[in-house]
Amino acid sequence: METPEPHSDPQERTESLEETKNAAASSPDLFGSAHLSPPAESKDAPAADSSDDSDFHAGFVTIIGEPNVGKSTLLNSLLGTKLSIVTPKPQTTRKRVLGIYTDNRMQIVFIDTPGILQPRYELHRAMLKIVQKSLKEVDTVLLLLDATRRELPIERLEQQLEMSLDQLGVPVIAAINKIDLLKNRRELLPMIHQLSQTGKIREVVPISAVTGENLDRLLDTLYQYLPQSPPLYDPELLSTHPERFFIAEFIREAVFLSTHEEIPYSTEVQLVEVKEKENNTWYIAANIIVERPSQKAILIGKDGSKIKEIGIKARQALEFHLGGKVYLDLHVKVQPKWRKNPQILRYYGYY
Ligand SMILES: Nc1nc2c(ncn2[C@@H]2O[C@H](COP(=O)(O)OP(=O)(O)OP(=O)(O)O)[C@@H](O)[C@H]2O)c(=O)[nH]1
Ligand SMILES: [Mg+2]
Repeated sequence: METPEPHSDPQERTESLEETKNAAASSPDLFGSAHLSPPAESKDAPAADSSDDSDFHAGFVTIIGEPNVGKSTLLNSLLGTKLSIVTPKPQTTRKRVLGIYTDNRMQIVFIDTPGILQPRYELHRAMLKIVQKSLKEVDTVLLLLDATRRELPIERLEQQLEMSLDQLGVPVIAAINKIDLLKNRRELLPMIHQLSQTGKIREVVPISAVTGENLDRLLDTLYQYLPQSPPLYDPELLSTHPERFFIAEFIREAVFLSTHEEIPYSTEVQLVEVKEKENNTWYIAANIIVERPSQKAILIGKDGSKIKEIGIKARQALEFHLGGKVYLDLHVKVQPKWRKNPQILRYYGYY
């Protein structure tokens, strides 16, 4: 497993929100190109390279945020492998995705969640419940924000979650993502200031999940909020989901990438058969479920061109993930109003 190197001295890179705020007020150049934050005063964080077992920290961190802020990209980037599907479209993630990060001083069990939004139909309500459930019994919550969005979404998120962040009973760390898209890092200052005003956020770490910038500092920060504990899972393990979960997700990703407007949101992937044969070859049959015959026609495309395109994309992703040859058999089926039917949603694993 490829994991980012731990930073050599987390003390130097630890930064509390209050310190950021004060430093920001006194130093207008603080968020210039070189450093996003000043070294903080010494804190009682253990040394990064300690070989003492008692310095090992482990725990659960749930990643929450609005749709499309980069939660799944961050999970993949931290783990150094693609576990959670990513597309430019909002509402890509629909279920919790568990990913295990392990290095020589910590193990973080990350839970990637669906983006928090105002539910419009039963599938949205199920997605929101998945987020709410994922906030229980974790050690830290990582709130992911988008550096390019001007408005702080905290109040709206709290309304949708039907709970205040300070009622969670665990520390909330904010990471401001997509800083690679900013022309000037000083653009972060108002958001950091607003975050400090809420009194609900312990630390703020500006990051880029795509370039990897400052992810080492994010890990240093999370380390300090996790309990001393031996690893919770085998350090070699990346996830606890069965292979079938990832197979269905990679097919759904291909559908999301190849379709537009309401189509991706009206589709679900149902695996019919997954067979691992000799010589590391896989036979995978799946139904792509849509709500209406008109959507089925679009998904199949002229002379089957669309479903072929989806099949090629999905097969490539699956072959990379499974490390073998994949025979993929895709069919499109209509299941009217599946997104609105709790029984069907339960069948598809949303409850
Ligand atoms: N430039 C830039 N783009 C990013 C960054 N992180 C994520 N993205 C892009 O943002 C888009 C959404 O990323 P996702 O990881 O799917 O976002 P998400 O928060 O998981 O979205 P949902 O699952 O829909 O809630 C994709 O096009 C990513 O490539 C980043 O740090 N910089
Ligand atoms: Mg996602």
